[in-house]
Amino acid sequence: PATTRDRLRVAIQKSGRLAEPARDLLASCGLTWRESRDKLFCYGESLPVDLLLVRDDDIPGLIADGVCDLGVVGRNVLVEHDLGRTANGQAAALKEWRQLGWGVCRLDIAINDDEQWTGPEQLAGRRIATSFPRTLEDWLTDKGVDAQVVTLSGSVEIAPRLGQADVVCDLVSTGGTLAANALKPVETLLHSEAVIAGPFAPLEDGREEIADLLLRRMDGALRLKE
Ligand code: PRT
Ligand code: ZN
Repeated sequence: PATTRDRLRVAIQKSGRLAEPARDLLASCGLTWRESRDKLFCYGESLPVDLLLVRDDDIPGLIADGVCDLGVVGRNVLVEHDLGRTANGQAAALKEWRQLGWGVCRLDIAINDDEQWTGPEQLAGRRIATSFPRTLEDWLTDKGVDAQVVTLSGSVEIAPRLGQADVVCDLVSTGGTLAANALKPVETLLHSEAVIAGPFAPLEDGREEIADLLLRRMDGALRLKE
């Protein structure tokens, strides 16, 4: 590589559900940092571990490209990214280094409250709205069902009311949002939680040792929480 990097770089969500818990987790490892003016970068003071604050969707790509070493991200985002790589004939680049036990949710298929559910074959020929098209396509292929995937970046649950789709495939934690939109979950594609994502390949330039130290402290912090 043209440039070597001797500080560990960890990508976390800038804002959103995983932002606070990710910062808390790193703080519980004894990490302190100084924020850049634009609040996109945090320089690690107590350890050579810097933070990059980004959209969660960007985290897998940043690690795959070697811009960041580790990331805190939902398994759902990781799986969607990996399916994109395999679709392009590339090998999966990332694995879960740790499971964090929070940010727990499911990726579910949900249909109208008043509709009976008989099984996946019922989805044939229907339009399914989702923000996770590759995960959904993969599941449909596995079930041998031919349906139309409608990709939306947000507000998936209102798609049926807007006439954009008949069915949704979205993340569910309490189920409150589905219920509020007169939808009910009928199939689970994926069980998700926040994870530490990292490359398959070992880190270089001494970053492996920093990562080991950070993860040892993290394991201690996670154990204390149990
Ligand atoms: O801006 P950025 O792209 O970074 O954020 P984002 O809007 O894509 O993600 P964000 O912050 O909403 O979620 C980040 C991660 O949190 C997700 O990728 C999941 O791994 C995890 N997570 C856990 C959830 C939920 N629970 C969850 N309930 N992500 C989203 N939801 C949404 C869901 O999409 C639906 O709209 O919450 C609603 C359903 O919640 P319930 O409780 O009503 O079932
Ligand atoms: Zn996102």
